[in-house]
Amino acid sequence: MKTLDPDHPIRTSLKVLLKTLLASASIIAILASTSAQAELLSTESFDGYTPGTLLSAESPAPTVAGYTGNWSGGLSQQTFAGSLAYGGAGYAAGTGNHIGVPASDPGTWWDGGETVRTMDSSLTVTSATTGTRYLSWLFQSGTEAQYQMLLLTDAAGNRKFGAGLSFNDEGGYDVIPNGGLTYDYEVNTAAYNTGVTANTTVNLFVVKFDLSAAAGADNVTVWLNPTLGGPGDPTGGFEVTGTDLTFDTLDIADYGANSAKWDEIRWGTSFNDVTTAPIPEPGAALLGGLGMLALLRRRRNR
Ligand SMILES: [Ca+2]
Ligand SMILES: [Ca+2]
Repeated sequence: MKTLDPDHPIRTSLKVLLKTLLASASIIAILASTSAQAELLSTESFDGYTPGTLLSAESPAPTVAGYTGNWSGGLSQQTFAGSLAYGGAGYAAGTGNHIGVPASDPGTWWDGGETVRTMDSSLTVTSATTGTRYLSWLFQSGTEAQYQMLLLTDAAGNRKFGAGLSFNDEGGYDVIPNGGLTYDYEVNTAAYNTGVTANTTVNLFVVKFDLSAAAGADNVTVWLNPTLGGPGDPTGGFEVTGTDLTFDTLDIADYGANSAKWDEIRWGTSFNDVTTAPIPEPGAALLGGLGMLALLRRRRNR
């Protein structure tokens, strides 16, 4: 290679460029270490469960970060082989199995339509909990317009949050216009309709809980099949503000036969934690970039 004079204008400008790039890389590294605090807290992929077995009959239930003890209640929800597959771009594919209610289930009110598992302190939300939590799961409705909700409850079974399909034309609790025909969500005792018509494909729910220790200052955002892979939260979403949330139990509620399937219940501290495939550590990518710069520099200095 032809060697340029040390003071040649091209060498000088290359040095300036390298210095600028290295300085930029340092800034990126600082930013990356800040955003790297995001964390996947829990993933329930229904891995290690036995297909054809009721969740409440799994004893001991497979160990899953964020939960404690066995599933209880429910004489309907069982494991089915294979993971639900969501078609949206960028979603981190599931593993293991999924759960649901078989078509053969009698689907009666008294057969225990809710199967629950208690959270441990890493997921439990009390009135003193602060910060941001994200929850996502896959939901596929079956052929019955029945109450099919993933719920978060307190130990007494009071419903604090839920999303899926609420009642259609049943009397009683949570009846909302078009419930059961469009996707619904509920926060404390209020139920809301997304206006999105229910279908039988696999849908992705993502929920953000903004938690405050002050009274009446918790906010909830619900996304249905949002765009994935952005730098932070996607735009849109259904918001409920100024509420108080406390929960310590995951509750899969389904009172019908062949009503719904659930899978990949993920908790994290960022939107991407609970939705997108893991990307290379920013630090590792940066080291690769710096290595390339050093190599270039060596070549230039020859
Ligand atoms: Ca799965
Ligand atoms: Ca609160």
